[in-house]
Amino acid sequence: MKRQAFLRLTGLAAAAAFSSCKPSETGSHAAIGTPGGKTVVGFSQIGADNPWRTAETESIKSEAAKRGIELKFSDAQGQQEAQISAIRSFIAQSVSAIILAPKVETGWDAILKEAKAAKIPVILVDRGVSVTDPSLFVTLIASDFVAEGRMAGEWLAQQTSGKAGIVQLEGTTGAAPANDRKKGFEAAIAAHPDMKVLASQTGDFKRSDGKNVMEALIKAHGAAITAVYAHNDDMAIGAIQALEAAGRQPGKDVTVVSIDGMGFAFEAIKEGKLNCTVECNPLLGPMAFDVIAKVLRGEAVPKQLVQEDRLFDATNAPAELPNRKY
Ligand code: GYE
Repeated sequence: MKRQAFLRLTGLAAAAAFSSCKPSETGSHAAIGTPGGKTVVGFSQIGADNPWRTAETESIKSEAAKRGIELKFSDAQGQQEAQISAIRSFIAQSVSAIILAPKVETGWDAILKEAKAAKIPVILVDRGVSVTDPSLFVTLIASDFVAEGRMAGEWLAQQTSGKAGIVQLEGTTGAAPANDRKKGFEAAIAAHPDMKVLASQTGDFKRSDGKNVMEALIKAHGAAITAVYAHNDDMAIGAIQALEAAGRQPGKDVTVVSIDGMGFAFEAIKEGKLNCTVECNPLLGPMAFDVIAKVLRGEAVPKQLVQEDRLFDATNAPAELPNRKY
């Protein structure tokens, strides 16, 4: 909710705040803080624990290379504290801009204030933050996670004629996509009294955790489970494995819906084990560097750049499979 309010702000304020970045040693923002005039950008990534995230990392690395930008890359191995240290180190190295994929929504105010004080623009990719001062970041490039959750919920309602015993496998606790995908989904099914969430637990966006949590929930709820809603494809695949091991038929007697639209999810739809996936594009490199170029030129950018996501099921996934880029 708080984040929504921030989105009403235009990017003008943000661009103005950063347009004075380290002025005029070189006369060009694109060459700031860089020996030999090369733009240096820091990228703080959460980790490499699922294929969505590695696809995003690859997109940002390859786009930097394509544009001749030097990228300082930090993998925080799942630790917010390591992301904060990485940002502090980027500031100390006087990078021109920082790309941040924040693990969770809260806890960023202090470090983003340090970046702002150093006049280094911060571009958020893939997940949002909740901060008291929205000028602490320039823009957020991400999908609308509430809309993704709503699409999954509406599809499930239609598919099950409004009757289902649902297990929800949540993403990382405190992460924007986990919070919002839950919100959107639960709002969509609220209109259907016979759709009940039997259990909702985190699987940390990981396949192994999705499998372990699903095993435990099958033991607890047994045949009452008729649907699984996983906040990402990896956890859905883990859940499918657990269901099969328990003698259930995912895709048939248990309807499985998830989010991300990874190639392996399309394969699972083709095999009839996954019923639906809502895409969430991880290839954010080109947009991130377009935005950085604009900001370094002092141009305004919108406060949020929303990725459009489509839903795929057995009716349209097979035709799309050869076109998938991630
Ligand atoms: O859905 C998931 C990843 O932040 C949108 O994080 C991203 C999510 C994505 O770990 O697979």
